[in-house]
Amino acid sequence: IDRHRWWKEAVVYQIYPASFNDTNDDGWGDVKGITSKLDYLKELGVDVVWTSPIYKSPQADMGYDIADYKDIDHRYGTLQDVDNLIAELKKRNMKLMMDLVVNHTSNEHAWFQESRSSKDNPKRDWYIWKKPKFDAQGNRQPPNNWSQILGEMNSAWTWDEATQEYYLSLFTPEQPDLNWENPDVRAAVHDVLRFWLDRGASGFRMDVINLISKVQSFPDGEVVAPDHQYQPGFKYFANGPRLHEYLKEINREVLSKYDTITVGEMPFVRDEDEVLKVVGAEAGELNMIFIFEIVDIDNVPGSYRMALHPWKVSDLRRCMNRWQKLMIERDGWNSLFCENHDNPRSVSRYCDDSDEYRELGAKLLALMQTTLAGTLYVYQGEELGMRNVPPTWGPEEYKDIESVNYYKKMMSMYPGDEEKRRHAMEVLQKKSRDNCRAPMQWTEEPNAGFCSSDVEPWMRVNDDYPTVNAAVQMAPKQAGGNDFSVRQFWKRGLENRKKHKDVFIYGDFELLGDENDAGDVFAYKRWSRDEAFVVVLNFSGQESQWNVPSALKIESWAAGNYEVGSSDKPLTGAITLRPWEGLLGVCK
Ligand code: TEU
Ligand code: CA
Repeated sequence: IDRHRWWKEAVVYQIYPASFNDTNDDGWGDVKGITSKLDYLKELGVDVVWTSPIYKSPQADMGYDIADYKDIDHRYGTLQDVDNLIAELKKRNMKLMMDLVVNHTSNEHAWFQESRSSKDNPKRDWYIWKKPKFDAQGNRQPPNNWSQILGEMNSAWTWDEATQEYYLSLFTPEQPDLNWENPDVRAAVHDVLRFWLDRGASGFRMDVINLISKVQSFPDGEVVAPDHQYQPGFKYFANGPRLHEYLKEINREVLSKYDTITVGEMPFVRDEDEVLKVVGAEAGELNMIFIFEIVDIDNVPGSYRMALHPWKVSDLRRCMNRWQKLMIERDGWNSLFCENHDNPRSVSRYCDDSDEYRELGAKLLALMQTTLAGTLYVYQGEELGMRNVPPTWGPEEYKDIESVNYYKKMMSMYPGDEEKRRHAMEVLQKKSRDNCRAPMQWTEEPNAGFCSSDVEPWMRVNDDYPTVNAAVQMAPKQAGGNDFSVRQFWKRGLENRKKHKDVFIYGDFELLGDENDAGDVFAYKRWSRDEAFVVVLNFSGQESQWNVPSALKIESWAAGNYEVGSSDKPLTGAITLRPWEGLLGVCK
């Protein structure tokens, strides 16, 4: 059997359009801004551009609240601009992946406007409406205890005064959940997919696609946060009873008729058999999904995300080992990523973003990602080793609805409590989604070249842009640049990945050492019929010892994230790894 597929080999680059590149001086990135950077992306080695939502939207959740699936938000441009983007991508042999957000719409979508207008409107049943419950005191209560995902301390149900019912809004009240039980809703979604595929888009990243089928009795979620009124109910809405039926239907009705790339976002679910039902070679559902294990590594298991939780290198080894095997041993497929628009920056999270270690850490992560199996997703700025926003920023710099909700709630729960305020600021700086949403750093000009110097960007630019930017990382050495910058390292890593794709994309994987041991080194072997490589990564700011397993025959150390000194490491016995050092070796 031939397991080769173009979408397995593709490098996908995620663009957060508001923060990528502004071309009309309003401080907000736009579609023309994406088009004008295609050569930059091509040069890096990108094949597919995924843009977070650019559709018409009131932007309550930065476009993940769509008011019209067939129009572009005026802030981003026009349909004509998108047609032009697709044409320019085609010229460069690149493709466009759209973000499909169909678990919910905006409350300003015409469908919802109709649905909420009266109980007997034909679209009433397009959303999930329920009667209130009443407690012993006769007070009105939502139909169950589910908490809102982006306002974790609030109810997932929103009261509608006009029709005296609640509607389900898992993310925010501005994002009512569609009722997928209704076949008209599903047909309308299929129509949206066809609209974009016929226009020249090549596929979709499907937002929270595993939440579309809910357990229809809507039971209460287990109490995991006893000091709060509302609880995460994902057991009853993640991978619900009809999910696979709906995905197979999308495939049959639409996707099977085009040559597409599809990736489903699948939070809350880790069960391998459940995952394989979606991404197994014969599943007939989606090409791959985003598994959250790696980005949940510092979350309190099963609980609220806006909290701090220590993680260990063994967690990373276990998680990588598990999903690598799923692809290779069980013929599934998966995505590979460390960053997206919902997470802090990877160098700040998994390594050390101090001036001393930032570049090494970012290269360590690049070495890891370019040598593991899975379709690789690079998030804008990750290729520069961009870091989290600084701890000196006040709460007013955070723009994301989740950050804003969190901070407000903490301040109202603990008024005047300086300790809690400091804790809330630390959580924001370490975990906020805003960390990845600060404008892209192109140059050392004011506003980092994201927008012109005389306009105010929609979100503050990270203060480190004079030293962390694309221009300085791409300039030749003679012009004050650095041949060994994070950007150059990523580019070479991507080239190497493609050159040896039978190893790095399709090859076998073996974890070296015990996934549960206490060490800080993550080491693995990758091989095909013809070639073999070893990758050794020191996830620590200390020196670490690593013993070459006796069965491993290393021929040479071919590359590393330190500019000098990797090629003279010993080939057998004990190796000393410097802080955050990563090595790529060729095996016999
Ligand atoms: O995110 C879904 C999701 O469950 C998480 O990534 C979520 O954002 C995170 O746990 C909150 O801390 C998707 C989008 O990627 C996100 O930007 C949207 O806000 C969300 O869906 C709603 O559409
Ligand atoms: Ca603009």
